[in-house]
Amino acid sequence: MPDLLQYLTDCKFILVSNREPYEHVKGARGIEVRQPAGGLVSALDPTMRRIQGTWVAWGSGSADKETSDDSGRLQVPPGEDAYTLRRVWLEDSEVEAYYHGFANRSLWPLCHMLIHYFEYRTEFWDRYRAVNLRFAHAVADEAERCAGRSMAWIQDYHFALVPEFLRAIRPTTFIHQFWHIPFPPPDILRLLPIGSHEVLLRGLLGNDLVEFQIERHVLNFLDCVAEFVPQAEVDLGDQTIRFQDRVIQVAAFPISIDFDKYQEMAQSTDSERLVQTLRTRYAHGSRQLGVCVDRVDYTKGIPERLRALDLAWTEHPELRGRFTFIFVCTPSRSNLPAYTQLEQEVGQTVIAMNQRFGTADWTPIVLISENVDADLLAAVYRAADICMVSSLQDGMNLVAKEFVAAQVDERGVLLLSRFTGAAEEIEGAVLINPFNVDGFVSAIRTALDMPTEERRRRMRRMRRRLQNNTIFDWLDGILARCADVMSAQTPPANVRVAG
Ligand code: ADQ
Repeated sequence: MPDLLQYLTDCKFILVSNREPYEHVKGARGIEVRQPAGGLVSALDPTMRRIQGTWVAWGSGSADKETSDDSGRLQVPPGEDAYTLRRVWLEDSEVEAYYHGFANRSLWPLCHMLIHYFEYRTEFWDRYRAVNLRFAHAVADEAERCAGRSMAWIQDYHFALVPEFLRAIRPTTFIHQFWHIPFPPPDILRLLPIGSHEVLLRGLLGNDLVEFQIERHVLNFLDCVAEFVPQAEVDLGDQTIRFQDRVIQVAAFPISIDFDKYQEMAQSTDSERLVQTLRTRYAHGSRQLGVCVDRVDYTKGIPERLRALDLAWTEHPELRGRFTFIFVCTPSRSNLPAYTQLEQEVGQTVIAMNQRFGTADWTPIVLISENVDADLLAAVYRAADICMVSSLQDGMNLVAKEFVAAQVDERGVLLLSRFTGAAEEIEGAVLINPFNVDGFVSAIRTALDMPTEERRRRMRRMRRRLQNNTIFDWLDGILARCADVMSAQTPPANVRVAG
């Protein structure tokens, strides 16, 4: 892990995210603490321990109030007391309208350009603004508790308005934000009711630095600001925006994974045993094993993938029995109708396809509809000959990177949607357009027939790239850029620039 403290001398670091890193829940044996699964928490938690910052997040656990003080604060990890978690309380109706509503039913489909899923209610927007203001006050309160300058790092699309609110309350705080999902072009953003797209963009312009996954999202954001914020001057060359006597920087920082950790998990003794079992069961003789791992989400292209497999087995009967696919598809956002419908569709389609194509000794698709621990996932990735990522749009897609890190035997081929951030960053995958079913089928054939030497060559190339671009490099890159921007600002910030 790089020494991130070098960028933060005397500067209090405040991280803001919707999900909290530790959640207290009432269990059968009293209060239990849970750490939500997910790459971001597992990468940022060690960083926060080291930096001893403050993490501001929604207190979502049933026992969260009992385990925090009157301001919602507590020391975490439990027993280690390395940093402060500041919980923000939300009513159920606020969670419904701000989180399930505006964030997940309005912004999520809009940013992924899947506009037939886009829904808007005035109530969603009103609550989103109110909750963003409450978070801004919580962050300002944390910033006020320290003598020196503070830096707030806001995560994602749940908080587009926090930067502007926070700047109004506490102008000396350095504010930056990472937007994990795509950013749409103006023609899509304008589907928000008149006025609210400008308010959303002005919210983001409260940042000193706005970070996206890839260059294309940066350009879309700059285009939207140029079109909808009349007072803003956009410089496409420098990727800066002059607004209200400030300069806002916009840049791409592709997120990544803890490569070494994935590789180690894939090489453990337990993992080797599981790889053996999986290959004996599903990849004996010339039969190959495929894998895909996603949350069940309409952005991930799961029906499109099933359609391609269906077509492959229908039009090319010689492909039946040549490979088995493990689908690890965990239900998510199950309280939204679009997601429950998709879960049912996926389950029913898999059953129908297995009945149609399966034989006594061959199950075409093995569906696993639950959360799988990362070390087990690493073994499944390692065992596979093919990994399919077929997102219709995806900010980055970490599954593609996890597969590459776990491929220590270099036998696997990555079939990767060209609409993922990952496809624009790594070379060596077989690119697919999930909307083009015939092209998808021929990519599956290409992967199945790819000679061992070419598989190795492609996989090595991707592994080299990711080994040198881990989540820690991502963090280091962002904080180094912040230190640069801060030191160029007047009055000079009390931050020492590395080197
Ligand atoms: P997601 O849309 O959640 O993330 P992704 O980047 O693929 O998509 O990350 C999913 C994570 O969840 C991976 O670490 C994966 O291993 C894990 N996961 C998925 N299904 C699982 C299962 N069944 N069991 C256990 N783990 C599972 C958003 C954006 C992405 C962006 C990330 C990070 O939509 O584009 O890459 O944030 O910025």
